[in-house]
Amino acid sequence: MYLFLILLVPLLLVPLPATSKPHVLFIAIDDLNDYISPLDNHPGVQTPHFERLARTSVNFANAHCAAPVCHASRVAVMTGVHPTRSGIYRNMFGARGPRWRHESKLLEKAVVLSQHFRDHGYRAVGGGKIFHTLQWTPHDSQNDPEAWDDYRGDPNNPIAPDWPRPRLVPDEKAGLTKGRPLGGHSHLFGAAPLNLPDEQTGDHMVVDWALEQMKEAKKGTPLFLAVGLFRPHIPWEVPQRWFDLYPLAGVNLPPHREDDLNDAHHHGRTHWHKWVVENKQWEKFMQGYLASISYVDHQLGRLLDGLEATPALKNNTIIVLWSDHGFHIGEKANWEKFALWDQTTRVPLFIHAPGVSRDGAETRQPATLTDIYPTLCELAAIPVPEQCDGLSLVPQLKSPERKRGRLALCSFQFWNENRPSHAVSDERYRFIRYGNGFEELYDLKEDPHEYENLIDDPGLAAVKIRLAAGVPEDAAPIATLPKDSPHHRANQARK
Ligand SMILES: [Ca+2]
Ligand SMILES: [Ca+2]
Repeated sequence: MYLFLILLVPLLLVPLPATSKPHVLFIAIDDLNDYISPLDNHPGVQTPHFERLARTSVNFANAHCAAPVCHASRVAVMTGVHPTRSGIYRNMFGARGPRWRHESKLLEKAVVLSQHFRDHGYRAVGGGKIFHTLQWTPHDSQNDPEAWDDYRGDPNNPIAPDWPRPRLVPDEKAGLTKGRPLGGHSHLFGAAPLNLPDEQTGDHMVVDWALEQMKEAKKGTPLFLAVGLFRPHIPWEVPQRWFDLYPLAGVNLPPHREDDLNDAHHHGRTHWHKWVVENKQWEKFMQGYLASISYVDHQLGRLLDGLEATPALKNNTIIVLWSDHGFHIGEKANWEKFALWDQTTRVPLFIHAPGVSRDGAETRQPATLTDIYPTLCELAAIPVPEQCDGLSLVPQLKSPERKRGRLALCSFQFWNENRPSHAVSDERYRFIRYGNGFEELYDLKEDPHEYENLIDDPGLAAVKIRLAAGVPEDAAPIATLPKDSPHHRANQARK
């Protein structure tokens, strides 16, 4: 026995064998819609690296954000709590740090995804836009610096310093009318090439940082690497070579119908579209959006290359890529997001899990981005926190067509309504109930652009009842910042 213990002591001093936990590469993209080639494949779009990712992952082709705005969508992904419980349905500005913990009582002590992985032995690092922030709102960020081992740059100002602006021609000099949305002078709602190499642009620098993190990954410590890419968010400003891929004369507008809103809810943003059409900017903005998509596709390729070139990560890394919501380029006379149609809520979602995912497969089983949190927990064999509303997608990673038994749910509160609105999806149909009581029903198999509102079609009465059951009856009212929040006091002090 004594001899046995002597033999055992040196063994106990040897570090534990290298972990079998998979690493995680977590890629968030801002405002990327379904134009990419593995989804709708908009005519002429060039996204070879999304195709490459689709070949090596499961493509959740019917995935929806939890809310069609940056802040609410991102908080839902990072906490796993759906807006219908947190009450966070909209963007809120002027924060420095995780103000959402004060906005929603339920989130006060919620464990952020990266923190949860840290709690289970991971080194969790982040860079770029994971929580809400904007290029033009320096030091306005809802990131939680405490949730990371390390964050690139200033975690409370993660992207603004990295984006140069081009020289802009004032609208009046360019012969454009007054009233460009988001203020006329800054051209934040606009497209223009940058006269710079990629190396001097924000997302490129974030990817440079991520590649360094990959190289430094240590044996025995699993890595949770979160990379937040800001394009194709406005302003559509990327180096000239990305614009060159899409000569203006060959740019295709998205499918659309002039009378589309006659049977639909009014989104309250048609003045954006009116300005675009009046000033003949539609093709130009589509060019800028497509150029920005190809720029971010290139950055995705650099991340995938980096992973393949790092032996410690190559065959042992889960990849999840998502966008915070969809995007309109004039469909339904809408621009950006802030609506509940498929064009606004459908997002790219790709998941690769080594030895688990049926790579190259695509599924229309409905998914909500709150499903990411429990999915990653199951893949890493760590518990799912009680706060989580989502349901693991691991069964669909193994058998992509396996029925989920759960509908996708996306919620939002429109500005002129005092109750939240909800959109529910199954594999084929979508039902929307707005805060003012208006309802829409679409058959995406027959009508993928949601032109025909079928809510009064007697043949679909049962479908309506089935999907309407997915609208929560007790959805949380919209959250506001309490007066006693230190963030509120800071805002008052700034006024
Ligand atoms: Ca966004
Ligand atoms: Ca319509």
